Amino acid sequence: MKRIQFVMLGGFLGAGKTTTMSKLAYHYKSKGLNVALVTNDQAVNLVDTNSLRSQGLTVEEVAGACFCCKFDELVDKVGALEENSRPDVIIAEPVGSCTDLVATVVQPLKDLYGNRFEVAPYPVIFKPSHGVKILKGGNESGFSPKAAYIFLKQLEEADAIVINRIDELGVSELEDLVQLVVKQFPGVPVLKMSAKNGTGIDELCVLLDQKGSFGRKILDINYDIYAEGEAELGWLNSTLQVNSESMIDVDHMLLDVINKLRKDLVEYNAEVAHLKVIGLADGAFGVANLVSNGTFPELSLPSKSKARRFELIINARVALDPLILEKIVSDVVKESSSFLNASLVIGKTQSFKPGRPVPTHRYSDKNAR
Ligand SMILES: Nc1nc2c(ncn2[C@@H]2O[C@H](COP(=O)(O)OP(=O)(O)OP(=O)(O)O)[C@@H](O)[C@H]2O)c(=O)[nH]1
Ligand SMILES: [Mg+2]
Repeated sequence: MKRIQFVMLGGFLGAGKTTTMSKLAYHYKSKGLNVALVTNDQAVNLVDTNSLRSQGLTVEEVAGACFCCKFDELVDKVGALEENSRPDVIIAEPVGSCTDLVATVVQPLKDLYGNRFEVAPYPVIFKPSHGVKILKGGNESGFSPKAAYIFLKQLEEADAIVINRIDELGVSELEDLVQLVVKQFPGVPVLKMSAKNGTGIDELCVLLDQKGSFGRKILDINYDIYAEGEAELGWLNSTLQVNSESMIDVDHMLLDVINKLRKDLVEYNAEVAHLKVIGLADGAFGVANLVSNGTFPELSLPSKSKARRFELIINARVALDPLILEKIVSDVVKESSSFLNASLVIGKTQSFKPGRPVPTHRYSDKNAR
């Protein structure tokens, strides 16, 4: 039986993994291949899952902890996809604050399920807004050295580093960034991509099709620093229902919520890793994002729709105490809906600091496949 190609896309929060996943999925589909996706988060109610499903893609999710800690569930979800949609390619997106994925996911997949999956080389997507500052050192990134440690460890285990958002970089800016990456990660292939407009997706596919000694960079990592770095992030997933007598411009509300959150979080000096909100109206959906305090909110997927009733899902990952984050989010959505003369029904909200990662498996250098 032909093995399924298993692709995992690494990268920090807001680096562009979901955008790349969608572009890759359509690229493979255009070649006649059947594609299925797996998303992952520390909590339930994922913007990413809803966004990808709304784009017509087949998605399973592993929620509640990262792939490494829920390895068996990852295999179960992949098994369900295998049975129900017979994919040629499965693309998986791990949690963006997670690292050590080669030792805890790639290696066990190769070793225990190598008869079912052809595990592709492991690319890690580079996020310029935080990455440049972290690579240059100093305290400019807005994150603590422990969170920066996670960012750097993610790059260290990459088979290739994929610089994303090149649509926003000038020629010399990009060249300087490539030099910065090459200097710190010598010998690692560097790809340039704009997941947004599709530049570099063909080159990424060429990398993913390569066979050989990939997925073998097992990190020397301190789990105390990793866990403390992750726990500095406040995590919030919240679902709300918006109701109004008059029609509300869904995109307007999405951007209003993100803009107000940005303003409050900047005042708190709390660095945003990724804020995302999806609006789900009857037959339409829109997504707005913010990936750092130093950049601007954007409507990444406009709904171009108006509705009297719609669902909002907010996912926030911010360097801030989760209780304060929850209060800020709650105040902002109330303010935004009252300004639009809408009422709100607040559904499930989870806010917390991610717990210490306890991987199901961890392969060492000695038994690397
Ligand atoms: N300009 C530009 N924006 C991009 C590009 N790729 C992604 N983005 C935007 O960056 C934001 C984050 O992208 P995602 O794909 O959601 O990032 P992610 O890595 O999946 O984020 P998490 O799931 O939170 O870790 C969205 O607003 C995207 O539209 C790109 O190549 N260029
Ligand atoms: Mg994502």
